Amino acid sequence: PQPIYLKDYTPPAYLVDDVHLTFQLSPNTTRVISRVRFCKNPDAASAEFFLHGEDLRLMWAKIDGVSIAPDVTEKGLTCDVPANAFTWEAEVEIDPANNTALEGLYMSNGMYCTQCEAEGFRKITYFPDRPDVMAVYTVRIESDLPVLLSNGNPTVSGAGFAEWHDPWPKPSYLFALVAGDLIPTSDQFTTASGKDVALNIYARKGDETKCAYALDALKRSMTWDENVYGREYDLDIFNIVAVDDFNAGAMENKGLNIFNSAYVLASPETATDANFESIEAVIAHEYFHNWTGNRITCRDWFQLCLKEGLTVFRDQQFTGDMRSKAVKRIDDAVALRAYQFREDNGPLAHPVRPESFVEINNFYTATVYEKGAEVIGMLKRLVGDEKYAEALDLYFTRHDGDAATIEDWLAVFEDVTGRDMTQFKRWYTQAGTPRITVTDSFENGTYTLKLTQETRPTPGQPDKKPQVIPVAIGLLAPDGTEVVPTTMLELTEDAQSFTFEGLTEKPVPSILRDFSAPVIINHDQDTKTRAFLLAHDTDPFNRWEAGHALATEVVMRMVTDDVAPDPAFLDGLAAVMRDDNLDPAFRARIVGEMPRQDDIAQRLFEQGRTPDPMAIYRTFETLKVQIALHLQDITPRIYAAMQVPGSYSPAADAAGKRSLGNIALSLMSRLDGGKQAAQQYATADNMTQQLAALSALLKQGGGADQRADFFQQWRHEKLVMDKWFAVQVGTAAPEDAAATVKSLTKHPLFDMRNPNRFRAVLGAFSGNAAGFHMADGSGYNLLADWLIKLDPVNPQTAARMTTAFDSWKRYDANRQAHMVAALQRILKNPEISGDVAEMITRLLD
Ligand code: B3K
Ligand code: ZN
Repeated sequence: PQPIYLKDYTPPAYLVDDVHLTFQLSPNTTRVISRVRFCKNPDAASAEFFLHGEDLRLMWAKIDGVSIAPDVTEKGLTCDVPANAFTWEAEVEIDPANNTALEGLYMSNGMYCTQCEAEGFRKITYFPDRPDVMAVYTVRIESDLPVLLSNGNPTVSGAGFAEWHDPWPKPSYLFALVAGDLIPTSDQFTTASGKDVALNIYARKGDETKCAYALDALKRSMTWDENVYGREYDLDIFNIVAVDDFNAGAMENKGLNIFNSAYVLASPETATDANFESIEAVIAHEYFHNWTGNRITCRDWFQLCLKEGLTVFRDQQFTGDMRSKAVKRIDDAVALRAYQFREDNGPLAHPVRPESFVEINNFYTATVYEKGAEVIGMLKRLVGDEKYAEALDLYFTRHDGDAATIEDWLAVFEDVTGRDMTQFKRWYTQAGTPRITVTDSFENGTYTLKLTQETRPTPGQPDKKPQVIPVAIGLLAPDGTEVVPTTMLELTEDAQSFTFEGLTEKPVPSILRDFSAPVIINHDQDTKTRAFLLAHDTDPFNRWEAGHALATEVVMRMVTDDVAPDPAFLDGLAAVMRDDNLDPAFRARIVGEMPRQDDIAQRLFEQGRTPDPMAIYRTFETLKVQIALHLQDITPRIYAAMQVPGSYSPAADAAGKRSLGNIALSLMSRLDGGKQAAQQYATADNMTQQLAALSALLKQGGGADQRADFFQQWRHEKLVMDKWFAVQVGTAAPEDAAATVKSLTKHPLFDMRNPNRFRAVLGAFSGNAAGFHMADGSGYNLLADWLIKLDPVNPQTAARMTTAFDSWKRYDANRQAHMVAALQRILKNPEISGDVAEMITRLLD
């Protein structure tokens, strides 16, 4: 298939006023009858009438009531149409029960549901399936199932049918339909202007007991969006449905969000603290899309970051407000570095707004989402909170009802601030992570910071221009007092100097406070300075960052020089662990958040060394034992102090304590043979404690009884079983990881058609770095075998998981050869999908 290019965008030839759809549901022979009112788009050059359509059986078609015979291909149809407005009618037959790709209309556990973003609506009926064609939808569903849902407000219903009308014009990717035997958990919300909204979360029987937290998160999201962005909900009803088989996390369909059940269902017994937090975030994210995505949508899929970057930024702000801002910023930076920096460093690097794609589903990436959110954060830092709020208000009034572009978005900032956004726009068009090198000097009371920036070439972009980078800094005196509070420097040139006068002695700089830009800082600081910042920095992010940099330095020296971990680092950890003035969640991030094995591999590679995944793995094992030994006098006290009495609460305070307590537990388990973990397992009354204990036991090579017990207790709970699968793969020693995967894929509860289960096993496997990278290539082959099997069943999920191979160029010739061979074997598969083919081609480029 040919790539499509942003520069080739042309407006749609025909616009749609309204759409009427009738669904006669049946597992293998669903009929979809459509009636669509078209008119010629005055802004379009072409008059060719083309409707997308894939895997549809066209029964008949009419224009203005007269039967026609369109030219049908695999991708859609064309026919002659009148010059003036006309009515298109058609009936198609589709087969939801055999739709394992989970795109379009499909079935999951006997219920019907849809996933249309990005281009799934064309698998439901013939239509101009592009986001700049917006229309008002009326939907009739005919089925004997008790719950029949679509977008908008319910109108009439009766035995065997229900009708819905969505007054807000929307693109086809926001269409949704659900039909099933589902139980609602209901509540009500009154908007700021006094409008009552009915809220429902629908789940399968048995799961209705696990919807309360999501419902509460929804109400908090609705209130937050009113208070912080002035955005109210705009329909009489808001429905959410939990679905077990789902490719993504969730989907923001207008008035009818459809969720992967992993991001809705939670009870203390079955969900971890991390699950509760991500449910809160995803509920908020999808809800926030109602304005940033639905009321204002994207002109074309190149503009995906317009809605995703902004909505991620909004959900990050929300989580920061609900929980701890500092901890949230650390978690977001950790995730950005793990996924987005990695993407930027390899063959899959692409700009936040890509310029071309073959399969848009391959561009729902960390770059579009998370770097897209960082770009919004930088805009806010550069223009300030007030101007940001003004710009957003203007965006909402000016573009309500539009299918907009990044140019439109930047124009509101230009109009509100008078600032030229030309250079800033490079954040959208230029791929790669800028690297900032910091040097400094001190003379006659003047401190000079010199910053230089460089972005390395990425595929298709050999030369990079300097970007606008907000660098927040602070200066500390050697006694730990802050002499210059947080100040925003704007780096716009390749190299720039910033001076600070009137200082009595050379300060210690704290650079990129709050992680003010998604960049890599090269700053030669010695161990002592890092330990100083870990102890004294007033910026919580940089305090954590100093600890993280120390840990990285320690691991690097252990790997390259085979030395013992620096005691200054171990003492620093002990001091943090002991500091009861610090939020437990924050302490947990410093003590528990070690650099990733993958980061160490990348660093070694950048130093011109060849990383050995097994040596890196062993270094971490040694380091963790050393930390456990060094902290052994305090961990039992911390462990005891972090036990939360009373009944379980998922709130940030209690979760933070459990998080630190479980770090203490994992350290203690390195030394006590699993005694404490076994006890915690036996007494746990919530999944956070139970799973942490099981994980600690398995990690020490024990836990056979608990593993069996966990299975017996939870085998009927799909989401808990996903954890059972994943924890075994994640904790397996490298040499056992492939065997663990092989035996788990033979387990009766392994089902590759369920994306959560497939990811629990094969996704956890690529996360077991040393196991995946075994020198004999067995890991690569095993993953390739499974991707070849999965591809014809579910190309989207298969394509996404090929990213495990994206760092192949870092490794030795032997591993490279094994990885390339595995990729080529996938590429030669005669049944290969366009999704996977595009990914492998880019990976091998
Ligand atoms: N907009 C959806 C993404 C759908 C994925 C399509 N392959 C979820 C979200 O970002 O909210
Ligand atoms: Zn989104």
